Amino acid sequence: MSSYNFTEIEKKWQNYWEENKTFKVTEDPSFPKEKRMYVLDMFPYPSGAGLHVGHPEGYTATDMYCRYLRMNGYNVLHPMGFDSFGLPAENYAIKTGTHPEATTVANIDNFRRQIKSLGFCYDWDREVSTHTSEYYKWTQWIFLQLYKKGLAYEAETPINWCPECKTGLANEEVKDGGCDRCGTKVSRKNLRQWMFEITKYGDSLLEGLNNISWTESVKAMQNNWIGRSEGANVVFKLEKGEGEIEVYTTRPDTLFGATYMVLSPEHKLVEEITTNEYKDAVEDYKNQAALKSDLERTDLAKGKTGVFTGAYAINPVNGDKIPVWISDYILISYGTGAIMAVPAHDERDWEFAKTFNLPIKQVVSRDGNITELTEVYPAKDGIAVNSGKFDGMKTQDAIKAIISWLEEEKIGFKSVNYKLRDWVFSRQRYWGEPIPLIHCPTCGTVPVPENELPLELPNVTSYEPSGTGESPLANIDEWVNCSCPKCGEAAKRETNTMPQWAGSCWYYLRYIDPKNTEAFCSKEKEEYWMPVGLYVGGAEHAVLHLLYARFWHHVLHDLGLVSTREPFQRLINQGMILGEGGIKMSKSLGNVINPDDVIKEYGADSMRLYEMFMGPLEVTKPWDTSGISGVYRFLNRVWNMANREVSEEAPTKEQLKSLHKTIKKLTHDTSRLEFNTGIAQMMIFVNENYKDEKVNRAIFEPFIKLLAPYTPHIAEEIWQILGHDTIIANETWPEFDEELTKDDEVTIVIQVNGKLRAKLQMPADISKEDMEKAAFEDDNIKTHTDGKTIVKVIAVPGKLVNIVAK
Ligand code: ANZ
Ligand code: ZN
Repeated sequence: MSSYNFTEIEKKWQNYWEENKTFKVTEDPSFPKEKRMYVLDMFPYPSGAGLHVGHPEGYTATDMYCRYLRMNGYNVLHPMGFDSFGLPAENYAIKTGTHPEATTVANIDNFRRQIKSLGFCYDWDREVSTHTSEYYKWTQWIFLQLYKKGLAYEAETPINWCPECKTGLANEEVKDGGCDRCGTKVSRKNLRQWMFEITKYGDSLLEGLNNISWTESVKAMQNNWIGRSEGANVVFKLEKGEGEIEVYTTRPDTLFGATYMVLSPEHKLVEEITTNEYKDAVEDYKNQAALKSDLERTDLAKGKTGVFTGAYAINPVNGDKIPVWISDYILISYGTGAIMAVPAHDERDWEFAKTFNLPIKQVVSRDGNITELTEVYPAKDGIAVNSGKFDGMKTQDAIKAIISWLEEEKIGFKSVNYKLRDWVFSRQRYWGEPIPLIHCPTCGTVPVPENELPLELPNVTSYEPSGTGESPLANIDEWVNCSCPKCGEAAKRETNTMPQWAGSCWYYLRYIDPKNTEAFCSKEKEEYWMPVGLYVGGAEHAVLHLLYARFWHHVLHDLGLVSTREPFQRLINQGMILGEGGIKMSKSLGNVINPDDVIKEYGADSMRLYEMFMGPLEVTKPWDTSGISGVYRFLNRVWNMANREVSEEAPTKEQLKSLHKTIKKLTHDTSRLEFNTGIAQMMIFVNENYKDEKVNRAIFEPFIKLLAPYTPHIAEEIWQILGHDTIIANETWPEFDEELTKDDEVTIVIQVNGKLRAKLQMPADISKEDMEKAAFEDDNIKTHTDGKTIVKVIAVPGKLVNIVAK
């Protein structure tokens, strides 16, 4: 008997699938809408390190699911590609002088080889890479659609700045307050940026969450990230001069309790209102605040700091003169960047007031009585006190009444705020999509004409940022200088590039129609496939990528360019794979498992099977080398069975039952992506049938079909050994007979007064009445119950009958 030569078998079938384009998919109209399914993986960033065992986890799950769907008569779109613009390639270029494109292409080749070595059923004709000009032409085109819709604007905003690398960093490029590249402490710097007004879509993005099947935790994260709150803007006049301070509050009912005000150190009024006496202290404080991240600034656990400006404002409800302070717990980017402080009812204000000895005035109480406050009282369901004509009102009514009053007096209005900020969409980087805009001294900002796209990224030899906060593109005069598309006069190109997120905002649409030169995707094909029926990827993208992509999609929908509001109907996050012993895999710990090594030692089929056998897809689980040899042994047993003499005889009842139970379980589990329990059932099947000298065709062939989505290479090979010249990937999923999945006889235990008195064979689905009847007919039971009073009979179907007799 030949041994299980997985290396040869896997190579053979991977070549076969590739040469025969087995998994090529078209928009075949004979499949009705409900038999079309788009299954998407989060495409990888092709790093120099190659594939990690975490990548194949999600990819294996979707592959098994797709193969299962194909066998069930679905037309399945299952593509793969590469998210290939980004910082690491650029950093590597700076260090070594290698062009980022060269590194990127080499990394993509390595990733593609590794992914292919796992035998996934992707339609490789649809592969895309976001750094190619054929692809980013359309990223630029979509950018222009958002720009023309008025959603992109230029603004000076403070961004993370690394003084060592002389460049701006995205929030996600800052780790523990330091630059991801060199570790230098990051500060804030005002830089001209292109921003997307994602906040305009805050409500739309919130509402959309109600109509999609995503894990609740991811929905909650998006919800919190968007952070919608309702309240009011209120205007306070300054005591001196004409100026006024506008604040945002979610508790307008506490207006009578505002005993001081606080401005963010970056607030534009600070300079104007600070009196000479406090100038130096304020300036020092502003410099300190610039060094802190928003996270540090709003950390509740940290003590409150701040300085007085010397200025006073007037509380509009009672005319009280209240001091104006600055403090870093007020963020410039939220609300109006200024607050009315109500220390009695806001925890942060309470702490601040205690630190600086500022007055605390209670304006809400539990029952309408005023008592000495010993701690902050933040409840939103109290009763207004010390609040003039609003006294006695319940909090929620008081909020409404005060907003009406503010609106009547024209000193405030109802308002909604979002934690969500507008999206800083530009980077001072080389390795990204050029932003297709031109700055003309006469016409202002002018888009590059659409028929001139792609606006190609020029070749440079130095990737080092210029140090002025501009991208390396700013150094290439012949690229920067151009003529204005509107008036023809000399103009300059925008030199910022797009962030890493741009390409991944719409790649799922490009897969639908990857070669289209007329449009980012044809309307008919888009309607054929969208929305994505299942999207699988890491939980680390719960907010950023998934929010940005939803935003672009909502805009495309409003522009009539896509047919569905939401892009991803169902989302599953695979759990993290930890290193052996349960610690995180990391280079420094030397415990990173390389898929290449595993495939070499055990084969791709064992690797696939093991990754799904480790546990439920969504939980975190540690790698365990003995586990992989376990599934490898299982595949060897299957291989041995396949190489036995084939019996063409009709299967026994027992064999049929073993098969039909297995089909039932695998149908249930595979369709629900519960692969680990499905695999366990296949192991049971092999145990039940391994002892047979011959292999029975009638039960073994359907079993191999069940195995096919899980371990496709060995399944194809066995299918051939069994004499077929078709391929198993195109076979139909077996059906089960419900009758054959039931155990027909079960052993029922009969007890009298808790003591075992008989064991009887009965039909598995026997009713309680029939169980009891059969029990009383048994001779031994009769001897123990004769002449006694039957107090109670308890029958547990399939298990036991307990008789209580006196
Ligand atoms: C007075 C007040 C009284 C407040 C009270 C709260 C409780 P959420 O709910 O998270 O939206 N705030 C407003 N702008 C701020 C900024 N730029 N930086 C830091 N804090 C700011 O938070 C809204 C509340 O946070 C606002 O309502 C304001 O404090 C504060 F019993 O105003 B409140
Ligand atoms: Zn012009």
